[in-house]
Amino acid sequence: MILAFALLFAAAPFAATSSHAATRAGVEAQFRQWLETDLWPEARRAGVSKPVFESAFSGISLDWDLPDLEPPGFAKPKQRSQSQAEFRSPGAYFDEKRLQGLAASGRSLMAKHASTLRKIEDRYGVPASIIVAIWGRESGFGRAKIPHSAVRVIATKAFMSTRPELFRKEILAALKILERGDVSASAMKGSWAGAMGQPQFLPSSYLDHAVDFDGDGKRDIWNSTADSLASIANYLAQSGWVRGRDWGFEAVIPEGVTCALEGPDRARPISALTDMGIIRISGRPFPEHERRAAGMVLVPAGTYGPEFVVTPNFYVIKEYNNSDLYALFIGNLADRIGHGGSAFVTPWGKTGSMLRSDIARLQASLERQGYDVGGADGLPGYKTRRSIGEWQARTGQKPTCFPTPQLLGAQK
Ligand SMILES: [Ca+2]
Repeated sequence: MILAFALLFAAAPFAATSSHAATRAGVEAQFRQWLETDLWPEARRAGVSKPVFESAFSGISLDWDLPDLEPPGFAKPKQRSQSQAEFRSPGAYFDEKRLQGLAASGRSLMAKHASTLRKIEDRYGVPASIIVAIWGRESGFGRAKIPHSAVRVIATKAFMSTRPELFRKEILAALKILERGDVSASAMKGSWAGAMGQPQFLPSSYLDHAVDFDGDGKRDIWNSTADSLASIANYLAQSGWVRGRDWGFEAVIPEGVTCALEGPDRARPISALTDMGIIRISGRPFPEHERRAAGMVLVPAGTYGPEFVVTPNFYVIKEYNNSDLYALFIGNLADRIGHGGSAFVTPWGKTGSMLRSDIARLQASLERQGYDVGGADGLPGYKTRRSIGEWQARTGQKPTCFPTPQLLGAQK
């Protein structure tokens, strides 16, 4: 639900196509026209009143500095093709200094807000350490500057971005929020990607998940710590968080047990995994209630990095941000905040750098041989990783379950 990392992309300059001679002023006029004749009728049908609509867009112009814009009448900016982007090794995601900093702040804030967090944990069943970890990752515990007008960003993207349908839905949700009066348009701040407030909710997520926990009648994810923390917890609870279960455990898969076991669709009781010889890397046993319940093997870097047994709650964290590495980051940070955890024991190994287009070629080759890689998109998710492992086993190699330049060479 969160469109992260938008800040990393520099805005591309626009050039008018000579045939249209479009000007920014001309596009701004089209935008005002679009608001009146296109967006307003739909907003009205959605229950938004004219005064709310007019005050939301009063003084709002297009934000030309946003990434991924396609202004009408302008030449499309030359962007580096997605397929030429480099796939970064998973280890780059886990900056130890950053994690230590977030963990230290998280521990002190967890103590400071202990009584609120206890009430939130009771009501929603989500551990305080997980809530605080997401709060830290999303907005630096509410300290990050989130300076953009959400209405301006989202309206710009609905009018002239590469994904107008997505943001049209979000601008209508934003107007509904304003109609309800939880926040004023000028106080509704978001990121360059349109993610709002301390939990970084898109407006539609706000409508579905934000709660008033401090009891002032407003769901204020911008200024209220209690509302922000409870809204994160409610998001996870509504996404299926299983009360009383952990997110996962760093593990060791023994020689002779294949990494290709991986995947949420290959869940089995954790006791069945320990029967195969999979252990926690800490050497401690899995808690008895976890042993009886479902677990899944997760190997984000194949055999080149840390290995995990995760629970269904890992996939609930992915509902917040659909990335294995994001969910692992949150789980690890929560362990550091709540249980004295530290870095993963097994280091992230060097897998060699690859272009996404090369990974897509590898995926296409596996697809031709009948493997389900989850689509040749250049991103090695669990279906790709285990297909690599299965192909390696079938061709008499030791499964490593991760794409490498050598592996690409071996595929025809
Ligand atoms: Ca409130």
